[in-house]
Amino acid sequence: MAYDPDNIFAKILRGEIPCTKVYEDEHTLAFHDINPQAPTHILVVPKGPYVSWTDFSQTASDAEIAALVRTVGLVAREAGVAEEGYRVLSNVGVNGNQEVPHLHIHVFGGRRLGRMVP
Ligand code: DGP
Repeated sequence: MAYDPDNIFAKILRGEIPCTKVYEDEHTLAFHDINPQAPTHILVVPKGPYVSWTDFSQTASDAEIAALVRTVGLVAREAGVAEEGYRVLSNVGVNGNQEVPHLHIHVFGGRRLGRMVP
């Protein structure tokens, strides 16, 4: 799928739409989900124009890939959910019910989450 530079997360990354920022570095941005499904619900996005893990794994640099993984761990610690546990989830494409076509990782925590059922 071609990257749409007008998707909501692209606009957030360009500062055209506000977000509640949790963390930012050269390669990633983390912010609170607008419609939280748990007491902690943070989105972690790479800054580059990636729709899916397929694009990201094929075209992102090792530094971008490392930064995304590090940011997930960092926001979990900073949000205070690391000890009690949390869930990391990423929806991709039509079958994955991906709503925003910019690769993102959800970090959920702060309560006992239900069992994952596909
Ligand atoms: P997904 O279904 O995985 O593509 O989830 C997209 C998430 O993005 C969904 O949980 C709601 C969130 N979201 C959509 N629009 C905005 C927005 O403008 N700001 C923020 N912070 N989150 C948004």
